[in-house]
Amino acid sequence: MSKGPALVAELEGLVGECAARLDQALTLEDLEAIRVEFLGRKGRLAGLMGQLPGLDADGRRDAGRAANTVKQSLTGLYDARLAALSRAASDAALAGFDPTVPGLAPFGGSLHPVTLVTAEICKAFSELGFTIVTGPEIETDYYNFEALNMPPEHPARDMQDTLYITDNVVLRTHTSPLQIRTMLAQKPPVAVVAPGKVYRRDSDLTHTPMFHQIEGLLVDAGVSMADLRGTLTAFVRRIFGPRTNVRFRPSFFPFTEPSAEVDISCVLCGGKGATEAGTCRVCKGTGFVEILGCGMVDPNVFDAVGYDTERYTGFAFGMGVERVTMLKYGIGDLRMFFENDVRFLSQF
Ligand code: 2NL
Repeated sequence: MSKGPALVAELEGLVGECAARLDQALTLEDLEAIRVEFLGRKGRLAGLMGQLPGLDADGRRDAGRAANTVKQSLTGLYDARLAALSRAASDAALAGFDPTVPGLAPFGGSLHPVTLVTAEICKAFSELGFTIVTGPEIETDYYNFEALNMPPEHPARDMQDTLYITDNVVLRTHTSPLQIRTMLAQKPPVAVVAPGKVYRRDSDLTHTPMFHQIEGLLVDAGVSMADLRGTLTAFVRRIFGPRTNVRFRPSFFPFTEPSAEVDISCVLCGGKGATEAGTCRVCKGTGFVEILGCGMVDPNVFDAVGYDTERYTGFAFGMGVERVTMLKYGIGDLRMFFENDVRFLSQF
């Protein structure tokens, strides 16, 4: 007696049963379990197909055909349910998400205020005819001190003030070595500005071990203190505005004689010494703020670089860029420049 028709019925029964189970599947895990149960290598379809060899020829043919049809039906049902569940999963993931809302613009970055002000100062001087020179931050004693009229016993050479690498090699304490290198390399006339990082053994509220300096040097026959005053007045009016005034006070530097400190009329109160709030907090009521140091180049410096002191005179000046930046933008705390807080840096 053929068992073919019974096997065909059993095979066809799988389709309805699998369809019902798939309807109840809610997750991709449920779906996978059903696939394994019905269509897996050891699943129910495979199990029934394993009975085919025991049938007679007619039974094998009928049941074999039925098995193929059932396999296609089961696969079709499975694929349809998989598509439906996948769509539901992605709809759920997107629920509450509005794809038409504009994106957030990425922060594009900005230049550090010290970088900006360095560039602005260099531009002002280059428009007056000065050339920009740069060079090493690690210098020998000769370029940093000796050639600048600071002999071995000079107090600024003290270990307390200078960062030494060896007895003879230092982190430059000013950018003056660049002007020494320039003078050794070329004859007058010379007009250069030297921006860069400088290092001093100093760290408190108003000093950092590294800061930025810009120095300037002009050498030619007949250069006078009047040229210095005119040049610096033009410069401060470019940076701080046309109504800015300058005041020279006598001072001392080893490499200039005579030397002066230069004040500008206060950037906050305009020189009045007071604001609506009372005594001006920037100039403390004096009407002026210090901006740079300067002087006529000491003949000893010219001797060191081989310039004829009978023929040539020159002026030089130096300023701290952090200080100029604080005055220009009203920044009250030096530490702001070194904290790298984007809320601060992105304002410039
Ligand atoms: C300051 C003052 C100054 C100089 C720098 C200089 C350079 C050479 C020759 C002579 Cl090669 N002088 N530089 C002169 C006077 C002042 O800097 O307060 N800097 C922050």
